[in-house]
Amino acid sequence: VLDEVCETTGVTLKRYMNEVAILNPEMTELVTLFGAIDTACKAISNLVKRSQLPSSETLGYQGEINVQGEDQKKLDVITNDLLKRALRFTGRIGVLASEEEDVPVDLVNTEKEAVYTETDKYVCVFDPLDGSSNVDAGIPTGTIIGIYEHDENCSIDEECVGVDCSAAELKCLTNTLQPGTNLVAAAYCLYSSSTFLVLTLGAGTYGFTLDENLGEFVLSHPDMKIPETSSIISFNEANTHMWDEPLQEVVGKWKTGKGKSGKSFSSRYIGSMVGDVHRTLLYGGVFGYPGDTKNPNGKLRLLYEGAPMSFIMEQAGGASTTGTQRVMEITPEFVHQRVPIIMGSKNDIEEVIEAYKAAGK
Ligand code: P6P
Repeated sequence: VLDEVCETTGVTLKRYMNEVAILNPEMTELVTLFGAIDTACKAISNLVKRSQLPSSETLGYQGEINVQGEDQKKLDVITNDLLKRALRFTGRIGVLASEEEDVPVDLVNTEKEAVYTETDKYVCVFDPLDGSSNVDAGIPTGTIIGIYEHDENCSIDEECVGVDCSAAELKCLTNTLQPGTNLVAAAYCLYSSSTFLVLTLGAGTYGFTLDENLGEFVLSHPDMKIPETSSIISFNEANTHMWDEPLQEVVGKWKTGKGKSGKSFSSRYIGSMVGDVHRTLLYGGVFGYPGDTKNPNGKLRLLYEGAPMSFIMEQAGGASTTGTQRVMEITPEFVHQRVPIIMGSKNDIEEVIEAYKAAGK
C-alpha cells in the first residue's frame, strides 16, 4: 500500500506529463502545450474567483455580441485572449478555433503571430469559459480544450473565409474541422468548490486538483472510471415535451424505476456542462442536451464542447451519442456546429441507443 501511496502522492501535472513524454517520446511537444494549459487554467480560476469583487475589472458585459449571438461577458473575452496567448507562446500551434472567435485563427500565416510559431503541428479548439453566464451566481464554470494534429500542407488565407476559399483552403478549414476520433488529447478545467483539471491523452482519463498552497495541479483521480449503470439524469427537463419520443420514453421509465436497471433515478442539473459532466464521471449518470423540436441539433457545439468531452467520457469507460450516432465520429461542417449529446454510464447510454433503434431512428 505504501508503494501505491508514494507512487501517486504529490504527482503534479508537470511531473505526470514529463513521465508520459519519457514513455512516449512522440508526445514530447504535448508537454509544452499542457504547460500552457496548466498556467492558463490557474489564471482563469483566479479571475473567476475574484470576478465578483467590486474592485474586479472583469465584472459585467463586454457590450459585444459573439458569433453565437450571445452577449459577450468581459470574462469571455479576457479568458479567450488569455488562453489564445498562452497557447500561441508555446510555438506549437498552427491553427486555433474558439467559441469566442468567428473563424479559425491561423497562427502561422498571420504575420504578427508567426514570430512565435516553431511548428504548426497542433490544432487547438476550445471554449474558454463555458457556462460564463452562471459566474455571477457563483455557479461552476469551465474551460474545455481539444487538441488535434495539423496537416503540414495547410494554410488559411482568412480573407477567403465565407467568401471564396479555394478547395485547398477549405481543406484547411476542414482540417481544423476534424472528427473527435482524430483528437490526440482533450481536457477540461472545472472552476468550482475545487479547481479540477481532467484530461485524456488517449490512454485513460486522469483528474488533477489544484493545491492552492502549492500552486500546482496534483494527481487526485488516477485512471477515472465512470460507473457502468447509474441513477442520475441530468437534462434541462423544461424541454422534455420537445424531445425525440425514444428519449422521452427511456427517461420516463428511469423516473419510475421501470428502466433496465430497475433503479429510480434522481435529477441533478447545474446548467453548466463542465460541472454536470464532472459529476457524471464521478457518480455515474446520464447528462444530455438532446435535439428537440425547437433546436433539432440541441445547444452544445460539436468541435470544442461535444467532441472533447466525449473523448474524456469514453476514455473513462462511458459513452456519448446523439441517440443515433457516436458523437466522436461526426465530422463538423463548420466551426460552431451544434450537436445533440447524451453521454454517461455505458449501460444507460446503450438503453437510449436501443430505444432509438426500436423506433427505427
Ligand atoms: P440551458 C451553458 O450556457 C451551456 O452552454 C452549457 O454549459 C450547459 O450545459 C447548457 O448551456 C445549459 O443550457 O438551456 O439548460 O440553460
